Amino acid sequence: MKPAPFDYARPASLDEAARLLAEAGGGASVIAGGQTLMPLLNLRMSQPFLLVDLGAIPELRAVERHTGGIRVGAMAVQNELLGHPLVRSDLPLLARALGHVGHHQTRSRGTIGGSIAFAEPAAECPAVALALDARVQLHSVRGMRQVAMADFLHGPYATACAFDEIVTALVFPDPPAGERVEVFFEVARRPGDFALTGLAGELHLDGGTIVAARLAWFAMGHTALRAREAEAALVGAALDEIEPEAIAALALAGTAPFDDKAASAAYRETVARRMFARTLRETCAGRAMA
Ligand SMILES: Cc1cc2nc3c(=O)[nH]c(=O)nc-3n(C[C@@H](O)[C@H](O)[C@H](O)COP(=O)(O)OP(=O)(O)OC[C@H]3O[C@@H](n4cnc5c(N)ncnc54)[C@H](O)[C@@H]3O)c2cc1C
Repeated sequence: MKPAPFDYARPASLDEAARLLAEAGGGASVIAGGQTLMPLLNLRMSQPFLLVDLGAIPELRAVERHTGGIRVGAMAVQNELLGHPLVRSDLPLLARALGHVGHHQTRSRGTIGGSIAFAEPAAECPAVALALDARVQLHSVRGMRQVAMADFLHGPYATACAFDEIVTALVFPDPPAGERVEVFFEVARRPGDFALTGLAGELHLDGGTIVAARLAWFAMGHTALRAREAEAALVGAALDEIEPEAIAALALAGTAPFDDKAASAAYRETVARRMFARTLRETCAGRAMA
């Protein structure tokens, strides 16, 4: 199928892009990597009369350290981020998760901002951003504002980004003190498929004791979800005294696994519980021996 007719603009500045969106009054769509939007256009599930391409605004691709954190431009391409030295050294959880986002071909066009703005419940990047307490920077003709990731995700494919706003960056604050250990798993039918269930997070250690825990589910509810009860139970625990099954039960509290053509809710819950316990056990055992 072909898309409905639309006009196309490729502004060279953020202000120009914001002006075009404001003037369109809700009739325009931003296009980033197009990996999700192009199929939606072709299926006529989305019919904007104007596409505003963000590809000619270089500042949206920058990845840089600044006081208190790392700012990742919304148009940073997923494959570039995967190999970016700052991401690999300071945001290893993001690098790990990006390896599971679609395929090499989709990652060579898809952007981190597109993934965050689309807010697919099974997507990896929103869960990483939620776990790491990232803030989303938004720009419009009214100016710039920042929204905590926890407030940005409103539901499946629904966010705090208004029709005339552009996601310009994600800001990842510096992690809590302590040695950092990743906690990550994803279950999918085949490599590159969307997750049936998954979790992204970090534990922060002082000696053998957990001093901070930041964990977020994906594909386990209408949005990415923090596992707050499990986090609270982990803080203060020594690695060798953790009971993974008990923490897994807490982690599932507050999730709302769903039925779809890929898996039933019951399947997601069973696999999530077992994978969480196994991943936590292996993570703790690995650190305790190190
Ligand atoms: C075969 C296949 C497999 C995939 N598998 C996965 C997967 O396993 N995990 C996963 O997370 N994703 C997966 N995806 C989707 C992923 O590839 C996309 O990169 C991502 O969903 C959207 O990024 P994009 O840059 O392509 O955005 P686009 O497709 O250009 O845009 C997506 C939506 O976000 C809006 N948008 C984009 N950028 C901005 C911005 N800066 N500000 C405001 N709004 C914006 C657009 O208007 C549109 O509504 C897959 C895609 C394909 C085709």
